[in-house]
Amino acid sequence: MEQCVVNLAMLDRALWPIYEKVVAGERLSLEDGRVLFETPDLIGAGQLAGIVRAAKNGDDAYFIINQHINYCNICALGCDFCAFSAKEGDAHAWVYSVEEIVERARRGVAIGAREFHVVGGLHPTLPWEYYLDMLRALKAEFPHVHLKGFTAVEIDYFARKFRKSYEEVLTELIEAGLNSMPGGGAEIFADHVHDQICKQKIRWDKWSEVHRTAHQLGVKSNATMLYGHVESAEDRLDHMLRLRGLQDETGGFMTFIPLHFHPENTPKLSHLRHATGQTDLRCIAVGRLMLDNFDHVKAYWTMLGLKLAQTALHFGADDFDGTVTEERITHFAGADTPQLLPVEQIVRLIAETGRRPVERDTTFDIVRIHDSNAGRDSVQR
Ligand code: V47
Ligand code: SF4
Repeated sequence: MEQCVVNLAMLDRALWPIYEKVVAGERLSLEDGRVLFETPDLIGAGQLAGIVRAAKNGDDAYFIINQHINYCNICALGCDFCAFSAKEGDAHAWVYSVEEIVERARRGVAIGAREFHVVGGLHPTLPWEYYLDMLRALKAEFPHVHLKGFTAVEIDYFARKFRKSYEEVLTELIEAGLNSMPGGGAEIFADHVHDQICKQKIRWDKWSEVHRTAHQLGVKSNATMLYGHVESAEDRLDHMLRLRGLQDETGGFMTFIPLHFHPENTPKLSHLRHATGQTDLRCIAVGRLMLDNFDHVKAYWTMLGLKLAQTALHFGADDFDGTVTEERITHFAGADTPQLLPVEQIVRLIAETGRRPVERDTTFDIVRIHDSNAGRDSVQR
């Protein structure tokens, strides 16, 4: 296994007590988190994150063959940071019929998809049966494909619109074929940030209640954090600590996913500059260190870009997400990453970092271990 040796003489002295805690497997405090965000020694913070990553996942770096299905972009909200949503009647608005959804799914399965990531806007008039029929149709034709669907924001919307409890909504979706939930809609939980970027959206109380309910029903989920807009390091730490507390309670989260904000084409935040690579890698590293009860940290290449996502594997990330066919949310906001990353390219990016490329399913069961030497020839290019 890869050795995570830290040369203490090279490490910022402020990180020494954190190093001691990490090696002893002790939980880090809010104050430790502040030190990690403030230290100029980003490499040192990344090395500490690497210790945790290696203890949890060894040399393995995971990915999945997956397909995104954004069933509609019409949304009753209109978050200030969202370039994806449209209003009914807009030229770029769409709602896929169940048949169209299945047709898209077929294309994904043809290239090996074993997960559909199904999310959409909060549509004002679609009936409840549409969502159930969509899942039933996908499950009927592709029983072996895992259905990861609907953010907490959508679940809350369904509950209010169709006058059901979270438990009723989730139970019916599970019966129709839902297997797990993605981590979206979390943004930044601190109210003062939330109100600046998505005032109409559910807050932490409801977001956490939806995930708690899902976990109680045996549905695993992920948790995201959208960074690089108006939040501070303190807000990010507050976000992480809330997630850590909920995970202590339920144990139902699989992966923490820091999401790099893309400002282009957004309604009110297009004047902001992108977070820098420093911030990207620091969010990954601090997330890995603070969220000691999450097994996985994802480098979501669609938002990070391929080069930073690859580098993030040296800063605590152990998951590369997947092939991600037909992602719309980030691409409407200006992302220039590909729509589809072929397996060979993911394998090469992972192998080049010295890690073992492991193809997984949604719940991290191993599907196939790929060639760890796949990166060698690229070194010569
Ligand atoms: O909730 C919206 C974010 C999220 C922008 O669980 C934006 O496996 C950047 O949650 N720039 C949806 N981000 C995506 C998401 C996700 C992605 C991949 C894997 C998983 C998982 C979950 O995208 C939204 C919001 O936080 N978002 N607009 C934007 N302009
Ligand atoms: Fe709607 Fe989600 Fe976009 Fe907000 S982020 S406007 S809830 S699609």
